[in-house]
Order: sequence, then C-alpha cells, then structure tokens
Amino acid sequence: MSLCAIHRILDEHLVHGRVVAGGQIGVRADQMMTQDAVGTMVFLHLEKLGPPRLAGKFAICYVDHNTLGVGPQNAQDHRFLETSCAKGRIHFSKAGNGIGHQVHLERYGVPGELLLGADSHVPTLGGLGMLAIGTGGMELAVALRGVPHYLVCPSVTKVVLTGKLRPWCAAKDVILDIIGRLRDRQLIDTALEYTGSGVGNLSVPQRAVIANMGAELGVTTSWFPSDENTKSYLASQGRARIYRKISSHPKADYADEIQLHLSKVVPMVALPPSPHNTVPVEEVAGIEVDQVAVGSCTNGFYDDLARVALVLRRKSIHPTINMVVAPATHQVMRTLMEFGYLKDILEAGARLGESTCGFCIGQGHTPAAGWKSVRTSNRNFEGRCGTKNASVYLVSPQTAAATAVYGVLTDPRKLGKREPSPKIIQRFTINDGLVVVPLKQTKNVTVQRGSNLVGPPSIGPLPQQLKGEVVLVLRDHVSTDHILPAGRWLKHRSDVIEYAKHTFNVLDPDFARRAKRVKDRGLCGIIVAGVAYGEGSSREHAALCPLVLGVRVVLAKSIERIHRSNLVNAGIVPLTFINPKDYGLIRPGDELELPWLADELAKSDLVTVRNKERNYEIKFGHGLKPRQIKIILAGGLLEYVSG
Ligand code: MIC
Ligand code: SF4
Repeated sequence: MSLCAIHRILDEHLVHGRVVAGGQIGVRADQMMTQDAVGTMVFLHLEKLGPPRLAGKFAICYVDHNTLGVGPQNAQDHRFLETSCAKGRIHFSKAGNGIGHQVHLERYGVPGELLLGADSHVPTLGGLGMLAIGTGGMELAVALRGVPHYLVCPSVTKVVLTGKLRPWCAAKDVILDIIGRLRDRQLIDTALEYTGSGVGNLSVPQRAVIANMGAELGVTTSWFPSDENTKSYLASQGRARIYRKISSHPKADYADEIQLHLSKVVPMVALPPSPHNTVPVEEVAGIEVDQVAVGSCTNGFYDDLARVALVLRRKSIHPTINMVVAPATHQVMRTLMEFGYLKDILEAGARLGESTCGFCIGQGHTPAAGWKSVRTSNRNFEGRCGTKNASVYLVSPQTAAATAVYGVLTDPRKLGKREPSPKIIQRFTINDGLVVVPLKQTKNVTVQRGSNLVGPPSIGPLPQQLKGEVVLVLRDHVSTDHILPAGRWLKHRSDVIEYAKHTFNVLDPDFARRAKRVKDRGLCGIIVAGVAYGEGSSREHAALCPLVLGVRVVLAKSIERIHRSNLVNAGIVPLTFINPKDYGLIRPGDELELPWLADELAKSDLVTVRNKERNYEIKFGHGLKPRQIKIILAGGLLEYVSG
C-alpha cells in the first residue's frame, strides 16, 4: 500500500516519529502564518523565548481581525506587530490587504508545502494542494523559533467527489452537505483528502471554500490535489512557476471513505446556533430575514462576490434587508471594481465592508437583538456576530443574494434556470503594496509596545497534587467563542488579564468573579464539560484566560484538537471521562482532589479524581503523549522549551 497524499506530505516534512495514524510526529514547516488577534500573544511569547529563527522559511503576520479601531488598542497592536515583524524578519500584511487565508491563497501558498498557522481556518490552503494545519499561538511561536511542530498524525478519510455542480449550487453547499453527513462522527485527529473526477470540476477558490469549513468538523486538515486547475489559478496570480502536480495515489490506504455526487448537491443552510445544523434551504425557505452579509475567509472570493453582483444587477435589495458585502482581499475589491461588479452591488443598496474579517467576528455590522442574519461565513455560534440573541444562518453567496432580493430566506433556484457566470479572469492585477517585506538589517528597529500588551503569567511546575472546586459544569459543544467571546471584547486580545474578566460571559456572566473567589481561597478552578469542548476557533485565550482565573483542570467528555493542545501548552490538565455517565455525578461547587496527579500522569493512563464529601472517586483518561506530559509537568510549553 502507498501513502495517501496527506501522509506523503507529512512524511516529506518529518523530523521525529513515523507517519502512522495516531502516533505523535514532529514536522518542520515551510511556511508559518499568524494574524493580529492571536499574533500579539505570539510575539509576546517570542519575547520570552528569543528571536525567530527562520532559516530561510517564509513567515507572515496578517492584520485582518482587530481592525475596527474604536479606542487605541487596535492601532497599538498593529504597531507592535509591525515592529516585531520587522525585528524578526517576518512579512507583515497591513490592515486592508485582506483576510490572511485568502491573501495567502492568492500570493504565497505553494502546492505540496507544509503551512502552520495560528488560526483554525488555515486549512483553506488545502484548496491549493498545500498541507495547512492550524495551531495555537504558543505552538506557532515555538515553530517560529525553529523548533519542530508536534502533532498526532491524523488518520485520513478519502472523500470521493464525482459529477458537476448544478446551476445555483455552490462549493459552500458541498461542505454544508458533508458537515451534515459527518457531524456525528468522532473526527479529532482525522483529516479529509478529496479525490475523484469531480475535483476537476471545481476551481481552486471552490476547493478552498470546502477546505476552509472542514474546520467546523474539527478535522486536522483538508486537502485537494494540485492539478491543471491549480496551475491556471497560479497563472492568474502570476505564480505558475511554483506549480507542482500532486495527486492521491490510486492504491493509497485510507481509514475511511465517503462518496459525494456533486450534481446531487442542493442549496444548503446551517441553522443557528451551530454550523452542524445543516438542512436544504428549500426545507426552511421563507424565514423572514433582517440582514444579509457576504464575505469572510469562506466566501469572499472574486467569483463569490461577482455572482452576488450578477444577481443584484439592475435590481434593488428588499426594503427590509440590511446588506453588507465585504470582499475578502484588496485584490478581490480591485477586480470587482475593474469589471464593474462593485457598481451592481452598491447600486442595489448594499453597504461595502472592508477587506477584513469584520462581520464574521462581530467587528461591525452587529445585528439588532432578535434579528435574523443570513451570512456566507463559517460560524454561527451564540453571540459570535456580536449580539447574543441574534440568529445567524450560514449559506452560499447565491442563497445570500436571492435572500437579499426577496427579503426572506430563499432557494436561489427561484431566480431562474440559468445562473449567470462571472467573467473569467486570466490574470488578476497584482499589487502587493500592503505587505511590508522585512529588511535584512534589523539593528535600527525598535519594537513599539503599547500599554495594553500583557501576556500570561508563569505558573511554575505542576505540583504532585491539586485541590480544586468545580467552577462550571457545561453542556456538549461549548466552543471557544463561548469561552472567550470576540465581538466588542476582541480588542482585549493583547491583554489576557483584562480579557479574562470576560471569560464565559456569553454563558455565565458571573464566572470570572466566582473563579477568582475560588482562586483566592487557595483552590484551583475545575471546569466540567461535555462533548467537543473547545470546538471552533484556535484562540489560545480560551486556555490562557481561564488560567489567569486559576483554572488548572478540565474534565470533559471530549476536547477538540487545537483547544486540547492550547490547554496542555498553558499548563492546564485536560482529562476525559472514561464512562460518560460519571459526568452526571459532578455538580457545580463540588470540591475535588487529584491526590496523585503528577505521578499518575507520568506513570499511568488514568488519573484519580475524588470527592471526599460526596464520597465518589472517578478515574479519568488523559490520553496525553509523553512530550505533552512533560509540558504539563513543566508548567506549560514556554517553560518546557526554555527549561
Ligand atoms: C475565528 O474564526 O474564530 C477566528 C477569530 O479566526 C479564530 C482565531 C482567533 O480567535 O483569533 C480561529 O478561527 O482560529
Ligand atoms: Fe476571519 Fe471569520 Fe475567517 Fe476567522 S472565520 S479568519 S474571523 S473571516
């Protein structure tokens, strides 16, 4: 049997271990990226670790999340990032250049290379045949220092696509369909490799849409072959020279396989409050809608927005609809302008958003309470849009455009038999002027650090035993958006002490005060959670801020991949229920002891947790790899690496 393409690429970058599903491997990436909302922490970590050691590797920091500029924090962060990048010889993409994942696809991605990025949607680059893996901030800082990146080698599922999409059906509908099929599976430490004759009927941006939302399934990455379509896409970016054909081996071994005929895909919607709630649009059509938002790293491509423009051409949006259209990159904005599509969008009555994450992360265009917002982005968790009781529906650009025209959630096939096609661009106008290329000479660069830049505390080595109190018991599927909200609190990303005050405020506004009281009594905080704890975003703040409030242990039915690494790297012990029924035994306020924690982590697969007062003792699994145990014992990744 031959290796599948994902394993082959991992193998080409391997420095430790063997490419066998489930084992820990160490890899060295060709490229690394971060963005401002996690990047300020990355550079604060680097201040502790020492300067980046890139050895010819490409690294870039995008400013795309925190760009609203209400108050001085955003601008201070940008200066800190810009000067830190200059000092560390890292490329810096200024605000306005675009959302990192899409700019990277246009300008920097390379088929067959390995990209590590501190953001969960980095696998967007899988659309270009690049192997792209999301990490936490500390992991990226450590990788920038030249240390290999460690991860569990994923088991790979083959997704066989055949046929061709029908008019008005989009790549977004494909991934929403796939999410619907796979949502009940346990996909931690798995990856999706797309193959089959249908792949050739999808453009690189369409593939990127599909790879982007693999993140919503929690897979390590999604990957598409690099073929003639990849070559023409690269040629349209003036980068044909880096093309390399890479396909899946016909005899490769896969852990699992699913089949999808593209012509059977219909317009889909993910109902609030989870990207997993997917149904065909026609089943729920007619819901009254207040807002339509088009853009984000999922669907802010030229083709997406030009299709919206063609629907809106010589029409007006429905009078009750507020519409915003945000081209994901400067290049997309410019292309829409050059070919007249921007005129269609504006004349129909839509507002123009900046080329940033914007509405996707509650940075502007926050709906009124109770509004229904139809969006082309990828996440619709409670409160993510910036308003706790607004509802977000995730759809394709075509469905968004039809909804804007009719004022209710609409299946775009209602717009006619024929879907108008946008102009095919052979060669985009290239302007990399918003990227600051680092100079060789860095002696005269002074890092400018605003007063809002405050990193996490060091907690020291893990003690032999911990005593704590259960500060929160959570349901299944609590995302990192629930743990640390974005929206109007996003500007506190660079100050973990300030940001910590808002931990869990979507679910329990009193959490921070309660956890602090427990900490002041000399006990650690213990969080109890259900299935898929920490799904969604890679934000390491979801580990660092609870740590600031004294949380040292998480007991969950399962924990998502990036969040679990973030917990370990922060020095928080992630344990999982062996018997899910034990979850029901633990109540808020229970005092728990982990009497042999350090020894058990080092010597056993099980950890004992007991409650003397209520007389129960539960064994938990830790499932940690030897290196992860050492990290926890040392008190976190930074301590481990610099120790
Ligand atoms: C997201 O889409 O949730 C984010 C904001 O891009 C995050 C990163 C972050 O929280 O800074 C992600 O996807 O990792
Ligand atoms: Fe930005 Fe939204 Fe994409 Fe995250 S999902 S990178 S917030 S556009």
